[in-house]
Amino acid sequence: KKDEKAKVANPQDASIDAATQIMIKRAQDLGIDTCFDRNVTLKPCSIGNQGTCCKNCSMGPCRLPLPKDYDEANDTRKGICGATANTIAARNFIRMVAGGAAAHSDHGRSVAEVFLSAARKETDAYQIKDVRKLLEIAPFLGVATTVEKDGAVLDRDIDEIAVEVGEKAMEEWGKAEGELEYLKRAPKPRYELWKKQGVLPRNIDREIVEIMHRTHMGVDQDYKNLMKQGVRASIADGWGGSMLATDLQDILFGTPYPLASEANLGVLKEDHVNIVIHGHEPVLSEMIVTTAQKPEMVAYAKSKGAKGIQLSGICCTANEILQRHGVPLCGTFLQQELAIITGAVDAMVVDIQCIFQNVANVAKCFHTKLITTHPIAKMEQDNAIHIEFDEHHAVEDAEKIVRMAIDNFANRGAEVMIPRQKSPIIAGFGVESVEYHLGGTFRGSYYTLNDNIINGRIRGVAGVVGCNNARVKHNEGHITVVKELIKNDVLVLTTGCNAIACAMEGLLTPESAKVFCGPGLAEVCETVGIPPVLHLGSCVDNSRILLAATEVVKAGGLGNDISDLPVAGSAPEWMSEKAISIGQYVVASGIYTVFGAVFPTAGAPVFQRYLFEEMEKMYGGMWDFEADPVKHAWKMINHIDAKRKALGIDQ
Ligand code: SF4
Ligand code: MSK
Repeated sequence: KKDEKAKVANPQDASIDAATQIMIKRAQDLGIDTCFDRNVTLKPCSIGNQGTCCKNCSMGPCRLPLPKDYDEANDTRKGICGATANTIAARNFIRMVAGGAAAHSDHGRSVAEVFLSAARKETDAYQIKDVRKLLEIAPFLGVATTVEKDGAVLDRDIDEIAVEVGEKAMEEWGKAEGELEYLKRAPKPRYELWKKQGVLPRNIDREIVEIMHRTHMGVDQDYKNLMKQGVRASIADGWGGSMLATDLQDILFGTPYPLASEANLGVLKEDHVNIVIHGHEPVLSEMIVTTAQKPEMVAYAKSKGAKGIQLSGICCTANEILQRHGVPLCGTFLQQELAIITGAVDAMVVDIQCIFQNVANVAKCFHTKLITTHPIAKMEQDNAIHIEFDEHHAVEDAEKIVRMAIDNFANRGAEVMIPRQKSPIIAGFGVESVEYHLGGTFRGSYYTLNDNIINGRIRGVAGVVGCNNARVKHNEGHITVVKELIKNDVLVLTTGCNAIACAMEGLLTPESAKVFCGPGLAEVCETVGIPPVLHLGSCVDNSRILLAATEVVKAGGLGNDISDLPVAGSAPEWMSEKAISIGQYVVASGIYTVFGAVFPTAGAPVFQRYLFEEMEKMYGGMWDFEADPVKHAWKMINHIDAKRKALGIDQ
């Protein structure tokens, strides 16, 4: 319960989404505080958000705010040890990269462990589902798919390949020598550029650990050298941990193909047992999807007075089970408390990342069971029930959770109030389906992506991704940026909470092309029947965007490297360290990337200029910041136009 004297948010100022506004008001009426209200009472530290507060040793925190009369030539700011604002901001920035890369990559490691268990047949719960993808990635990990016998080339046993792929994948986190195997999936000039810049990651864990070492008090004190390591660790995320997570999940659970579903809080059903799955790792949620569909479970729910079981998701676990099973999206990151406040959620099952600790407090106000499932992510509140998920007892664990939710259906006390808002969506795109839907290849026909970029029907491609941030109006940045892009014929690839925001807004349907797109993009979308905004999955699936860009380069006609393409990246409402790691590997891959909300280096203009200008000279991609979403989109469009001009396709 909230402090009754505390100020509250105006729901209309807090979100552009009607369902969210309704539920913020309901929370306030019930006296339950949410992130929207806490945002009003808790103001951010103005030095911390400039990136120039250092607390890396106990002589600090040393706080170096940007003076009002800042004069770059005479900037004498320094910490007790002498660290400059540039050093402090760079250390803080790459620590964010380390946090983000660690989160994505540890997620990838967990999947790799389950993959290896499945390949070794140590568990019955998981099997290799997508053999085609297994055979596709095996060579990238140095695993042979054929064997020579008596002069003949024979196919290798699939189980044998799977075990070797699992073992090779696991080595990527900690091998003693060499470099990440997947780096050579990038276009050759990109790989050579990374080599020249000395940023080829050696293994995933080492690059993250080295950031923690270099940023320890008194080690690396050159912002350029610090950033070199930040770049290297981010590449280990995008082209390492995240890419392995995506591939191994696709092999285990199936590569996504387009399917229909719905999005927003209105997907909850009053007469069903509602189980909301929240977090990032699909290893458990896959099991819950299978379990909740079992006839005996549905019958059990009916025996308790419900009409059935309604699964839905929040954050990237939602995107994972949406793209493979069509499970509806309940909401974005900022709607997690609101889902419980409907009074209709019988269980919220959480795993890792982006989970508000306050969901346990909100759950206490209702009958909702809040179930934590991951050994590294528990909660101190006494109502949080910990059911530790283990792939060796996956079916039993999932059944226990689903039964607990069903048993809880009868305990609904408060009045249920589910907003009616929900939107139809088509999700589940990937490199394979983009290629399939746009002519079966990337180049050579009226339908293909490269040809449509060259002939100008598609002006360019934007990856718009990332979180919500309670400091800015919920979904306003996401939706304004995306609508401005598609209105100007830029095809949007989306993941994470931007994908959920676009889903809620009705932008993930082929029909939306006619309403929101410029004529060229509308023509392409209507001809091939795709939405103008393609949902490519979860945060780790930003690796799909890297691979799609690589395929476009390889198909030809648009330059030799990713940095030649008329493409741009964006995270209009980012908040997590993962977003910084993603942004950095996208920049290092050669893509101009604009962030909204705030930028965490504003207190160190020299260092910020290094990110915003110098990086382009080194990597062909750079950072930028723009809080105004229309200007934000136009920075991207102008960049796309400049690239078109450089390619000679600007007619
Ligand atoms: Fe201050 Fe230097 Fe210690 Fe940071 S490392 S807290 S700048 S003395
Ligand atoms: S869930 S990292 S709030 S996108 Fe991946 Fe959303 Fe950002 Fe979490």
